[in-house]
Amino acid sequence: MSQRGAQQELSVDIIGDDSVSVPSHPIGVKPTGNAYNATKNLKSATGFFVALPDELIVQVLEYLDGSSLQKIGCTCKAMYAFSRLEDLWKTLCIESISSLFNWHGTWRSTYFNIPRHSVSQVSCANLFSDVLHRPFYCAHVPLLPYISNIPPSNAVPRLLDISGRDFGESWTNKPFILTSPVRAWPVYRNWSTESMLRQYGDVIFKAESVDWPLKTYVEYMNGNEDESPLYLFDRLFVEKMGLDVGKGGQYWPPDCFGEDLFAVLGDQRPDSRWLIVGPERSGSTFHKDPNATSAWNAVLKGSKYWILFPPSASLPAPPGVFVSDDQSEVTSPLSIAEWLLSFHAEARKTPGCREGICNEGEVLHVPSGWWHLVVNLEPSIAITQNFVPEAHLANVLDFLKNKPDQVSGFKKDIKNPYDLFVQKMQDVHPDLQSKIVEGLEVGQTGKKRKWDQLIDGIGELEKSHGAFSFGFGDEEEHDVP
Ligand SMILES: O=C(O)CCC(=O)C(=O)O
Ligand SMILES: [Fe+2]
Repeated sequence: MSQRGAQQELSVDIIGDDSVSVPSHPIGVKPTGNAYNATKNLKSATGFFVALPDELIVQVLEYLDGSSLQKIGCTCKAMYAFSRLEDLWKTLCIESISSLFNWHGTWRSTYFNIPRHSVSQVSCANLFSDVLHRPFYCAHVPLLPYISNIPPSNAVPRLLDISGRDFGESWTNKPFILTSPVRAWPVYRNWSTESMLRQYGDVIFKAESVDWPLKTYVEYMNGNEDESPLYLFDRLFVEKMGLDVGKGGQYWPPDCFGEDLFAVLGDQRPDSRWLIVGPERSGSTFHKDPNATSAWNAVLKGSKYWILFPPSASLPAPPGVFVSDDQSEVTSPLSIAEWLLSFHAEARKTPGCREGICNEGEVLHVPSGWWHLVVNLEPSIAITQNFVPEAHLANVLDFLKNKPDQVSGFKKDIKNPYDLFVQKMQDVHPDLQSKIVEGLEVGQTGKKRKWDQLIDGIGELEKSHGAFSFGFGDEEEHDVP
């Protein structure tokens, strides 16, 4: 790591005709590797702290309040550099500042409510620390090398449009980009951050752990240098913005995706739609979508780079991502940039890898069970919706039944989402249930095993109720988050 740090400091990334390099650290901190050639090291003046690894020093500083952190930064140049770590101030800001504040370009300036340009900068040129340098490097590393030269075999297919029938027959297990369908949406024609600010500037939206008025988020979005910028991801946007969803309204799902079977749940369905707003470099780290649903993601402004991997027994997770046996715990590098730097090259060569850029007005389909990482290449506005196509009904039932601790997005008072879904499906779509049972009994191997697990209890219920039933009334009740 330290060797690589030294190389990064010295190298210049050449991209196409442009020469793009990561700027120098604002107070001159260099990667750890540079210490090997140095005659002086500021860390030696930190007394007791000199023996501690940099990670541990940061952990100690995490216990301090703002005033103590500022004071310890006055003890020597090295502690000054440590005390400037933006992540420390981000935590303090999020803990202590109400939604009414002015964004001043850095978390530290925002904490003290002072303009960024009036903050003094002391040079710490002889301090060598990956812990301090790396977040800055990751926040500025050019993305272009990672998103260009997509190998043709990895490219997500781009389709002008497809019919519902084509989707059902050929595309439910494949990512694809629809290049035309949202151009008629009023939200596509009318929305920009400026127009949204005029109409919804005071509306509070959720951006990870904060709830801010849109005007505050846009100020932050337009002027931050975070390695992992806060991402506006709001599941109640339709209600908050008073939107009409559906044909004739402000937006509607592209036709090809057909009926969403979770619609049988009415207002008891789990969270299913989100407004997503974020600056360049914001995005989503590797995950699978909730409850084995599929999704579409429509870009209204900006563009997004997607990298996806299919569900696979031989590759339980993409390179650099580690999952527990039941897939309930996912561990991966904390930031998108860190993953790109460390694992993108290997991922690109991994069988099954798919990559694509979804531009303004386009929609990307994420099939049920696929891993995906997404990074915004420009400031972006998107709407995403999760759905259950007929082809993935068995996967969703399997998930609700066999992974109850991982089921998410249902209201707290719904104790058994599986029972509820099965019951509603039986009411609205009895035809579909028998079709699936038949299909699975004919037996595509993997699925048959899955289905066998799923209907394990049905025989007993048939006996006790004397009729076919999908109900599992004697199931344990679960608290769903
Ligand atoms: O636009 C993005 O960041 C991707 C969103 C996503 O993956 C999701 O909503 O599940
Ligand atoms: Fe997702």
